[in-house]
Amino acid sequence: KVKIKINETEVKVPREYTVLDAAKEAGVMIPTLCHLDLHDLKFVNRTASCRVCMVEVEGQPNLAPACATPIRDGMVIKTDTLKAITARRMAVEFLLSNHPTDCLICPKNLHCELQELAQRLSVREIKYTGTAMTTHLDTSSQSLVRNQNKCILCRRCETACNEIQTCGILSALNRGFETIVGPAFNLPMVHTSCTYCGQCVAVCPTAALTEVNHVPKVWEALNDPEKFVVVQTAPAIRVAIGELFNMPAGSIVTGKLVAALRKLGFDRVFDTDFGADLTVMEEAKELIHRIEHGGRLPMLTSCCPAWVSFIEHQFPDLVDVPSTCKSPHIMFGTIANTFLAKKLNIEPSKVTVVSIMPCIAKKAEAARTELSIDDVNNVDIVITTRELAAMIKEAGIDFDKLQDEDFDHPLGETSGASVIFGTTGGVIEATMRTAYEWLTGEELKKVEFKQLRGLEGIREAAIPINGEEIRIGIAHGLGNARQLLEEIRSGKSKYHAIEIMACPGGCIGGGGQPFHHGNEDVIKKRQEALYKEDKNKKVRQSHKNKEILELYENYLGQPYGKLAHELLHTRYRP
Ligand code: HC1
Ligand code: SF4
Repeated sequence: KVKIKINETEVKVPREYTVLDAAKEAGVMIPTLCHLDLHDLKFVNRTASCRVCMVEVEGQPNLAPACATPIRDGMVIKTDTLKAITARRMAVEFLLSNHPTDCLICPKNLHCELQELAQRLSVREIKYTGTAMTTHLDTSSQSLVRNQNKCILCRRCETACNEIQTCGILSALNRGFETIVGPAFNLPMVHTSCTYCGQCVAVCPTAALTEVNHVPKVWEALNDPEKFVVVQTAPAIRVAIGELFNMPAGSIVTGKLVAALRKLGFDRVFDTDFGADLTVMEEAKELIHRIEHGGRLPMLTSCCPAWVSFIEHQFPDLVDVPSTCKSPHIMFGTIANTFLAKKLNIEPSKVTVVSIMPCIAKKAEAARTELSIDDVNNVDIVITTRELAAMIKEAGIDFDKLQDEDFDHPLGETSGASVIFGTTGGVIEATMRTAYEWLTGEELKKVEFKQLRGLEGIREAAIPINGEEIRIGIAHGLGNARQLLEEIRSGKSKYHAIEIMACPGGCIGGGGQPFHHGNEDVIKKRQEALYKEDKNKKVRQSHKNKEILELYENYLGQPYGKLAHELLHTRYRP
């Protein structure tokens, strides 16, 4: 450790710290903008491009950026001098000189880090007006919108896209005033191999990258008397949406969420968790089938559409490794359009399925032709956690005061296994809770596979079954996934099954979730909340969910059987 002084306070901090790290430890707040450090998820953006965190260092004539200045023994730092504060304000004033001022109608209004900083630094005029960037909006994709005019060149999206996800879509183009961050040749996003994981959206401080807004489509459906509008909500929504109503991270608001959806006017309110239970039934059977019949191993989970797009674009030779299971919300949409429509005697063409997802890739996924049945897609509209919160606010619903309500039945009962789909490691834990009992014929005494949990980027575990070991791998973040895929490609993979989720943390960290603004505790709290919700459930294994069993008995037949294959399985694009 080394001794330094910050604003007259002496602190001892590890030698490898930057001035910013040291200040944090000393309880001194230095504002930042481009900087982002998610330590446990190994995401650090150190471009030092915004010059907002400038501080004075004794003996140095120029101010130094705290985020990129290593400390040294005996350093004396001042963060609150007039010179430092003025320089910070000026950095923001420069940024604003080339930034639209339409905050009132901006999709990031009240969630924008630039706006917040301008307020905090008391910027009261746009000082340096002159030529400003004007580029077109890229609305080519079904998932994300790029508005280059709002980009402040912090390069966080580039770090997410290249270092964490290893997708290499976004990077700086041109030089000087012409500099922009975008795909090669500034191609429309739809013509790139972007997976739409949305991690660029999750870390963008402004509205340069946002989700496509599908809220108007939902209002339209809800107000169409011809439509029977069914909604389903993903596992990761219930532990995150409360944050957008001023509740602490990790608040579990399942009952209020259901009540809000009913108040919005949906005809039926369902849970994607039911689709997740269905996925476990199919995926566990598929895994057993592959193990017992010499099928392709390892089998990879397939519920994350960004991950599916990644393997299709970057490992087309491996498209036979993912499970053929459709993702849970698509499975549910399919059941809504078939079994439910029949049961309620409604024309399937009148059924509109809306999925509330933590994810922007699910928007593009819903339109994949491989997922349609008789050329009809079974999920019509996907909106994110943030978009749903906006609807609830628009409708004037006081979320906090809502009384808990339950999902509609049948198709509304869910197991604890399905809830944990929303976190990294949860899909495969849920699958193993069922596969174990089916393979051994014995009851699983402890349903929690703690060895599969955590936030390490790549994890592994061996589960003893019938005197042998089922070896499980887990990766979250596409860069980590790439490592496991390279092993499979070179024939060195030792696993039977691998779970991959594109987003760091899994869906709890999805691109459609409330912004974490660099606070990774938020993601940990959401994860803890999912495990708590699982623990509180009476039934914790998918194959013990009565309504799932009834659906097979009355409609689907055998898991992994003929009708299940037709409705619930898919193929991939080589
Ligand atoms: Fe997910 Fe899934 S867990 S993919 O992250 O398998 O989006 O929450 O709904 O479909 O169940 C997302 C979450 C979600 C699906 C499920
Ligand atoms: Fe979407 Fe979840 Fe995959 Fe992220 S991990 S891209 S939120 S499905």
